[in-house]
Amino acid sequence: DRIRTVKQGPAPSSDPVLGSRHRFSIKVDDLIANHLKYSLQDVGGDANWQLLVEEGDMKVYRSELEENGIVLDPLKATHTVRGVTGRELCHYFWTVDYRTEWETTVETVQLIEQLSSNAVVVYQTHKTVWPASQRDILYVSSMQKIPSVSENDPDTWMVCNISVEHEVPVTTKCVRAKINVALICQTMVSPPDGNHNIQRENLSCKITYIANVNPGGWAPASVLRAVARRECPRFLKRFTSYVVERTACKPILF
Ligand code: 16C
Repeated sequence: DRIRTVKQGPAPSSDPVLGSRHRFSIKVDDLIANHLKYSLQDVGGDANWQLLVEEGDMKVYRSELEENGIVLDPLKATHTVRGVTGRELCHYFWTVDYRTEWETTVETVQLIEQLSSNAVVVYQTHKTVWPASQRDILYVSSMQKIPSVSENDPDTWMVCNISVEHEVPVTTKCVRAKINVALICQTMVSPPDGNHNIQRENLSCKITYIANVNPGGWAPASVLRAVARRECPRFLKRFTSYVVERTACKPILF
């Protein structure tokens, strides 16, 4: 009750290439640069990454990492979705109002602050995983378009969710987890026959999803790894089919 909730403004109608600046801009910019440099690299043949789940076009990888007995395994997934654009995927991932329609791990979601047209601060509590204590997260969520460097490359649309300090008090109810998550999307268009306009069937979108979650305190390693293995593919399937359904009859948003 001590948290003031605000209402999220509309997603920017013009391209949020940079959006307006806010007090976490430098942190977000650093992350974006880092993701563009490293996260799009293929980890298929990399011994540090183990393929956890493969289903159709979806591949989920994990890199085992522990610090002082706390499991920090970075997760990385790639997927290809037909019929949607990267901008549409980012729009539904970033907009807080849609969160509970696809996100099955949350209990509550609150928009704490609108930082700019394309950046917000969000507070979430997550469902409790027995026998661990409940987790909450407090993060900046920023959506942006990174224009392609050459004519043949696609633009990149990306949402970064990164934990920050904010006035939302750490409660005794939850352990504050820390996240560094990115959803990176690149749309491919196969040219329609003849002079026809681009239809949804001409679109496919390559997704790279990165999740670095620090549980913020001890939780049994086996439980944590089992939750990650189950929830990451579940999220990718549920979220992408949600966006496919939501956009099917709407004009394409490039
Ligand atoms: O990126 C996703 N969603 C975004 C919007 O909600 C946001 C959230 C990131 C996930 C943060 C997880 C924080 C702690 C997890 C608590 C356990 C919940 C499990 C409940 C199961 C009924 O960026 C999509 C998220 C997809 C899930 C990714 C898998 C993360 C596994 C982390 C495992 C930590 C377990 C901790 C258990 C104590």
